[in-house]
Amino acid sequence: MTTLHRASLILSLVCSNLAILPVTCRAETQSELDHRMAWFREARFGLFIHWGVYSVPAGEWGTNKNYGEWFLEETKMPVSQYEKFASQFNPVKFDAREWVRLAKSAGMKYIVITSKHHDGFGMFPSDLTDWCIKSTPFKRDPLKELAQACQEQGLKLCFYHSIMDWHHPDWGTRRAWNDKADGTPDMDRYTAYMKGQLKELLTRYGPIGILWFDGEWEKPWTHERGLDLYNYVRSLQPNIIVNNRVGKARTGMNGMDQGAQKVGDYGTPEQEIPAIGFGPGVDWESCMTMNNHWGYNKNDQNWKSGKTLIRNLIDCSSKGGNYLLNVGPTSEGQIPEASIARLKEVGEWMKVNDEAIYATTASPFKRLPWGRCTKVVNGPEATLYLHVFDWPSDGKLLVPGLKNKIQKAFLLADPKRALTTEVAPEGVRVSVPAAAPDPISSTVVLKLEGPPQIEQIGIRQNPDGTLLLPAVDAQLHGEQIKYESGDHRDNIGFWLNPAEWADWEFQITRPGKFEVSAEVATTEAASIQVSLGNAKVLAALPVSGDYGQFKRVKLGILEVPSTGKMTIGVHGVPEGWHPVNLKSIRLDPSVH
Ligand code: FHN
Repeated sequence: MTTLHRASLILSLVCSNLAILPVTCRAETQSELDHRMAWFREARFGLFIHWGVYSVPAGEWGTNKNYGEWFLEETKMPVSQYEKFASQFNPVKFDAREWVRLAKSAGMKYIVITSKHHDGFGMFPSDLTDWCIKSTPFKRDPLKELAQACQEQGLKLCFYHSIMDWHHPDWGTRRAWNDKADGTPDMDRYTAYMKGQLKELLTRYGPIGILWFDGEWEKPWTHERGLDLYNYVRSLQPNIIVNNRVGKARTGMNGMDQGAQKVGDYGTPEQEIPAIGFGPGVDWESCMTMNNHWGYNKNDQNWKSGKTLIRNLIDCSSKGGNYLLNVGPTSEGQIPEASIARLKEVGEWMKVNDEAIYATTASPFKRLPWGRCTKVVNGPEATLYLHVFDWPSDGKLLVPGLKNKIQKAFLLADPKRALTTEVAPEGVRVSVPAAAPDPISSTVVLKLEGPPQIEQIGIRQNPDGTLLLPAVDAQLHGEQIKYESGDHRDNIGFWLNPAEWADWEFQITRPGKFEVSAEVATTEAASIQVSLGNAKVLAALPVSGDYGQFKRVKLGILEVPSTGKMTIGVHGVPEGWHPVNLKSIRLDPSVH
């Protein structure tokens, strides 16, 4: 998807939120909802499969090697010509059992496959159109075979289904290159067609776990149609889960709903993991590619490492969300070797550590310097799973602010060997072996007495005397100024009014002089003032280019006279003020 398409997507998402009307979804009690969502909340990890006729050109056409599932839209190829790819789509090497086995061996609990993507091609034999698998030489039903294999191996099959349809003559925003369509688009007729196909999908393949809608951002799709479609799908399979892309409340790639018009059961961040979770009761799932494309692109070798994928899974779980990891199979029906290798690597890690992922809930800690945490709380019993990315060189792992008595501590990689713990003013210290069992992430298990009790330690100086004050930990003062997460943001933003400000509380153990710097993004020059007690520094900020481009700027020297709890404030200077995005303030011990 090009930047232009992403921009139009985000724009239409924002526009669609403007008209807010109070409508409700099908009534359901909280315990009914919890029951229906239970498997999803326990699963934590799924496989996303983007597969269709767009895999035939394999991402390449002419000199452009960067296509994927948006091939038709990006090439503006006449639909009549694009349809010819169907005759070349013959995945004779497709082995549903092998795909499901691979997902299962990676530790995945569900599979979401594209039953129809934006190009409108049905990956199943539909009675409602010839623009589907029926028109290929592949006289089999891949969804039927996947349903069988999932049923045999105990995974949930789920269907991705695009609301937007570049091929159907009745989809409201008809493309000029849709040379097969004539007459006036009729969205009611299109919606009836889509419901017809959804009926085929929800009556021929057994129980479906999730209906993963997408492509809801264009104007012809409305909140009312979304609500109606949600109820329709739930009327066909009452236990099904439907994502939030059936409605119009999603606001960009952060994937979460804003405003009153929420439809769907969970949020869908895309290609990112939220900086912080959304609290209990807010379900979400981050979907992500393994390289830069969802659909198969034979030239795209920009693969994420197994380490990144494993830590992403842990990160999502530690914030109370799921991880939906994508593969883009070839038109022969094979999952790329590089994807297989990475799924196997994740699977090796899960063999030892899956207890620290499945059916866990979000970390009780706001932030941990060495990694992440997941937990399981059963009444008086509580277990913390400490996911250690940065193993302590001194063999002492500090769990900041933990106040509970520890019944037992051990490594998931070596459960029989007890680890000793000691209570410290800063929290609990766990004595761990010199070497980390796993360089990617080692899991230390703490069996607590009672539910987790955490004294939020707040921010402390690092052993080298430096202090980092991240945006996520700031107290914000004002109507507009706010913390932004998602869309690759993790900063203070909307700082339109210089009278609004941010401050941080922190502990100083080694006072003295510090060089103060700020990580800022600006499009026009502006000045800020940093104050700590009576000490102040005021500095002009250079232009960084755009609000996503951050620069670290030295602001000046501040003296911290004593140890203890301190507050540092950052204010805008009214003269010549222009909004600034602030990612962090840092204090470095200064020799001057
Ligand atoms: O346009 C689609 C894209 O092709 C892909 O399917 C992703 C997966 O979440 N969703 C849309 C972009 O947001």
